[in-house]
Amino acid sequence: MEKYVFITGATSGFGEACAKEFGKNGWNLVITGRRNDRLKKLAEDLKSAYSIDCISLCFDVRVEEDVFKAAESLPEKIKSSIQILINNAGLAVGRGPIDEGLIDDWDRMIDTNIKGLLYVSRAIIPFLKTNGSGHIFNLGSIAGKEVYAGGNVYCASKHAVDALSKAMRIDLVNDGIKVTNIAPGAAETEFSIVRFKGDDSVAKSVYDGFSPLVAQDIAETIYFVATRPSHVTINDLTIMPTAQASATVFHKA
Ligand code: NDP
Ligand code: 8X3
Repeated sequence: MEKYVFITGATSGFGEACAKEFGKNGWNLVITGRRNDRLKKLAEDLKSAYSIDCISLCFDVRVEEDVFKAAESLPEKIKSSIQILINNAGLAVGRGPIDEGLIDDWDRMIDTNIKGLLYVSRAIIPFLKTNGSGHIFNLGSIAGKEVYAGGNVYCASKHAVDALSKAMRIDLVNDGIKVTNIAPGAAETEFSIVRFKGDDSVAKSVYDGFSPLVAQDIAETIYFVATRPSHVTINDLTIMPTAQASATVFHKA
């Protein structure tokens, strides 16, 4: 049977690395994000490198109507072949104290990390249910397990992802759908560039003095979890750089 993995936020970082990892292993892909030029190029590269099908859908996960339109636009044959949903699109914006927080930053995080994940899940889960099995990966974070100074709303949004992973697992157990919460520590992607609003030097300094995770570490981990036998589910996986002991404790050179 043809099998597809549906990935949000495939234009960079973890999502792009997942697309490459699953593609390399023969999976067909539906890749999504807002930067259409990157999506189109990635789809062409993966199709020619691995002889797979790769469909790109350009939409903003915060726009409910666009999420459902994009999901509905898929051919029936593909809808019925989606076996994995990777809810990866997300971001942090800002890192200041709560009393100085910008409402627009808060809205972007809540609308993307919580509401966007919910819209995509609501659109795609019916396809998984029809198929009688499936696996949902939600990108949580160490920020969904702990809270740190200046993390306030981002941490709250990732705690919500943690809770939604547990809730999905309960609500979907009778449908044979696995749900895995992935909680990474510091990983060097475009994450900090977005968080610090394009200030490359502040973004880079986050990773000074230690070896952070890279996107490929997360992609390989997700691929490993996705390929366990059908009776085995890994529910929750915290994955850290070796030099990071908690959200705030690092061994730096
Ligand atoms: P990147 O910034 O490299 O990638 C984020 C991806 O999300 C991009 O493809 C971006 O695509 C997409 N995205 C963001 N907002 C939207 C939106 N409104 N609609 C659609 N797509 C969107 O970051 P990472 O790969 O590091 O982050 C991926 C996930 O992992 C996030 O949920 C993040 O919170 C989480 N995470 C990251 C950690 C890290 O240290 N890097 C650690 C723990 C968790 P585009 O801009 O094209 O829309
Ligand atoms: C990203 C990791 O520690 O910056 O979720 O919150 S952290």
